Amino acid sequence: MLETVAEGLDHPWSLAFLPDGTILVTERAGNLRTIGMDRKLSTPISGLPEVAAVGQGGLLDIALHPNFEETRLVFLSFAEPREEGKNGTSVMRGRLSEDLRRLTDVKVIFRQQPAYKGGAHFGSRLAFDRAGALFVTTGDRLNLRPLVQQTDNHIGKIIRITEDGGIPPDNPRPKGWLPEIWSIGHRNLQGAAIHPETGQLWTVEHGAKGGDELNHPEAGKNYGWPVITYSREYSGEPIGEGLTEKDGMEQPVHYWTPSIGPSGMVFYTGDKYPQWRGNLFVGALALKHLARLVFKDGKVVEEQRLYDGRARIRDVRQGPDGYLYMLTDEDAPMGRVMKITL
Ligand SMILES: [Ca+2]
Repeated sequence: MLETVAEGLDHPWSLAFLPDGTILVTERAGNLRTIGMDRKLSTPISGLPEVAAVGQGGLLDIALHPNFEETRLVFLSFAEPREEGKNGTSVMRGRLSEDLRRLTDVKVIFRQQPAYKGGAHFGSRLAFDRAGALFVTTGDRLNLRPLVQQTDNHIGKIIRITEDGGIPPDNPRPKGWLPEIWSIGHRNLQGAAIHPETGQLWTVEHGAKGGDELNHPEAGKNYGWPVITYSREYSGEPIGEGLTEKDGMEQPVHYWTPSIGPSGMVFYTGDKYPQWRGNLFVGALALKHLARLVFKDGKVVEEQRLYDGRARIRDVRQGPDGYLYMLTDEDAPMGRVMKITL
């Protein structure tokens, strides 16, 4: 069963739970709101910077500082307006006031370079690892493919930074790589989660026509785009030389053809649906369902489509109550927060 927790949202993109169960939710157009225990949707929280609400861009992911209760720091990714009408994925942090109405001490801690004039493939998800470093996923801006295999930029990369935007001392740093780069060769990463047992980063990324991928990107490795891929151009033509494997480039753990359009993801660790514990849930935008993936020895051995055809699912998260919550990606007033009650 699905229960509507809140509705009236405009393309909600991400949610985070405060320790008391209050939900923070982003809307792509640039608003951050709360949903209280009374399930009322708040007016927008003040203090956020202007976002480039163009195409797929706008206010995107949200993550709480690992020690939020003391720091009250909230991290947000967004498409940031840049010089000459360009934009790019950036990450800001700010301090959430006790009354949940304002962000203060707002500071941008990461700016994807180069900026580009466009409205596509901004990524982006945020995930803190167990060392307290922050992963930021990006995209290839659709038209900057040639930069993805180059290591002097942030196009089609996973970035790992400190909470202040600095470089963690244990970043991989292969020769010629910007020190904030964790892995290269990605197309458009819109899902990321830390594995609850191994602590590893797992991600999903969109292919073009087919070839959406699940990976667990490791430090200093190359995930292949656009040299190797199970995807094809939207026209049906092969991408590049049409290769699917090459030395020095990693294979995905799992891929989807046709494309499901994978977005937010979570590994379920709660006690509300014991049969699902350890499974990975991925929101599907294009094929409108919630994918449930079962693993054995690190491989996907079973996949189920839940709520098939119901809505574009932008994000899925586990609440402090042990239930799963998901966001439907629709125009206002149809965007919702839904709780899976079974
Ligand atoms: Ca790949």
